[in-house]
Amino acid sequence: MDQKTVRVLVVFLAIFTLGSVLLVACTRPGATSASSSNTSSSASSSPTAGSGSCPGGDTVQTTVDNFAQSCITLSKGGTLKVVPGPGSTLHILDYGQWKNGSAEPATPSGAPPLKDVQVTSSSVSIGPFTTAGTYHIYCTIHPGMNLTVIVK
Ligand SMILES: [Cu+2]
Repeated sequence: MDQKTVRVLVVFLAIFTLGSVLLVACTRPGATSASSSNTSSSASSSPTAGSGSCPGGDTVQTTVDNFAQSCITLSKGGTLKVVPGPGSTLHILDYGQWKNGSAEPATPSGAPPLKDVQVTSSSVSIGPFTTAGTYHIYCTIHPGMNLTVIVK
């Protein structure tokens, strides 16, 4: 009886030891793959963060003296809607951008017409943008009021 118990104990110990060795063996590559997947996920999250800073959509709100966002990713063929947000004042939109406090008008090719378009109390549509590319829209009366439109 006692010998049997000892045998059972030995078998249990052997299984336990084998089990823990297997566990360690499994944990090591697991930890490695976890850290490598962390690396790859952080690498793939960078472009995600990039697109996060330039959100997709077709509507941009204006504030008192700026756009509510500095960038928008528009689907090719889409029309951009500029909507006066709460407290928004008069804005006059053109192609170009503010650089270091000075306005630099620049009319891009392949872009829908936009010249002295006033945003007051109602929304304004610009488009359709049929050519993929990056377009810069600015407000001629508010220094620093830039909007980048990425069409893809
Ligand atoms: Cu403005």
